Amino acid sequence: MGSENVFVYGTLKRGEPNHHWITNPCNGSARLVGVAQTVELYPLVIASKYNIPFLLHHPGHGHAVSGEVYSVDGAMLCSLDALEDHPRLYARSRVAARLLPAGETVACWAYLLTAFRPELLALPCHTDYRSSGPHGLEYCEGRSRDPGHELLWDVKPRGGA
Ligand code: PCA
Repeated sequence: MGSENVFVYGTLKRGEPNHHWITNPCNGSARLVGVAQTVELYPLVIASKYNIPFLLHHPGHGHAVSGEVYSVDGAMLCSLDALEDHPRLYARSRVAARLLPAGETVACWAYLLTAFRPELLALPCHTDYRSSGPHGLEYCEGRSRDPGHELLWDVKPRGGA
């Protein structure tokens, strides 16, 4: 399998709590292509008990979202799928990203929430995620989470899907 472009907008970005995942050679290889912005508007919300960033599959709403495009190998793509709990939580989806400044548009994978509670659409939309941003909703890492709390209950529609 060749290389694939992945657009990251949340905790995988440089300086964010899961960035080490994409730089760890044990997970595969990744090369930063550049900073980018989604071509379409998307709601980027911070949700759940654990303040997790989610790009909602609801194009045309929210903002053009800032992120980073990485070229990754198959091993890294599998590692990212595992981290993001694809397809149970996030769904690895296609998005178009424009490399900045004013560069080409590239087709990428990105981890989106495709089935979600409608209440999530009422949350504030962000453009450039930082865990320690002015929103005050710092990301809670996996190892600090409550094993008795099912994250999917916070964000997925009631009654499955
Ligand atoms: N990690 C992925 C999806 C959301 C998250 O926190 C990312 O950074 O793109």
